[in-house]
Amino acid sequence: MQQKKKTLGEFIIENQSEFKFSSGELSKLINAIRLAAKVVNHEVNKAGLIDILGAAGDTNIQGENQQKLDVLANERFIQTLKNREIVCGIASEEEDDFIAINSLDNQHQNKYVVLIDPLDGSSNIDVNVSVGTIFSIYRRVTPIGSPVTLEDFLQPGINQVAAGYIVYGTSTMLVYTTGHGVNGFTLNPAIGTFYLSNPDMQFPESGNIYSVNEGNYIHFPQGVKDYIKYCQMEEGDRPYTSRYIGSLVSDFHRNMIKGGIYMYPKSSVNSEGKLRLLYECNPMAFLAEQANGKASDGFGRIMEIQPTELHQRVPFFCGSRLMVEKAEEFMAAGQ
Ligand code: AHM
Ligand code: MG
Repeated sequence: MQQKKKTLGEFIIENQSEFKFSSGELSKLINAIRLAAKVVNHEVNKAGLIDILGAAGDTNIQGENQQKLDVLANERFIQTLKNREIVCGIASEEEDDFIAINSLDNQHQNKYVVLIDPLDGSSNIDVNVSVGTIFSIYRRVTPIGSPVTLEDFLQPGINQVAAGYIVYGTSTMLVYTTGHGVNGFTLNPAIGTFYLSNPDMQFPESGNIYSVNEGNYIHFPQGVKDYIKYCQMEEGDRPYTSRYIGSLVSDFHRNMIKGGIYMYPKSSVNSEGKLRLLYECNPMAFLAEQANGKASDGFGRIMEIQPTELHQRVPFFCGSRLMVEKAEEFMAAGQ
């Protein structure tokens, strides 16, 4: 007889005891993200049907054109978290500054802050390619009872208490960790329920996929050029396969299942790379490490970097452990 699949709701309740001194706040928070994910999923799915595609006309802090769905996803996530009064602050890739959330009684009793990239890979929306939401949760460092400050958001990734992503793909999945492994849930759109489909996800120790925007090759540091050549060389299990969707969440998701490395190095045109430490790299690094993988800036552990600003960018190498270590060897040799 087929075993009944666990729902995300059931899983959250069952695993609440994992959080020491749990007040249920983190579980409520993940529940709120689950709800917002369903709303955004609905919007992303119907994007091709109605006229909500295309640039909204606004430009975000990184000087990039915002798509309408970015704006919408940003609003939905922020509104859902605000309405439930379960966090004390939110920082979003789409907002210039963090948002302090005051509870109705103004007592500032909530202890978590959320950092979010509401719709990553949004340049892919127009062409019907998967996009994703990335989130990262920290316990505030300033005292409960006072309003949040920038310090609460500028924490190294090792302080994360939870992180995850939603991939709006051929099916919609929510994948997250609270520091006890990585679990993936697939949405049944007919009834709006996420089911545990991928328990205890793990990166294979090594793999044969490399994911990088090779169009930027000429601008890459020598170490990256040499590593790419190594991936293409005929020897042992090489050449590797090149796969690059240009949607971090989807590239990461595939590599976690099949084994591979994702790279967004710095270059002569992007001196710090492109990806944001707080909204993209730290949450993916936490997931990678929890799934037996590795995340590096080419020289050291992503999650140990002390952030200095909200929208800070870093070079990013992430995926199967042995592949990331090999890339680091080439970086050390070639810079
Ligand atoms: P975004 O946050 O503006 O969507 O940019 C992040 C995305 C990643 O999902 C993706 O891996 C990368 O940018 C692709 O960049 P490029 O087109 O330069 O290869
Ligand atoms: Mg992004």
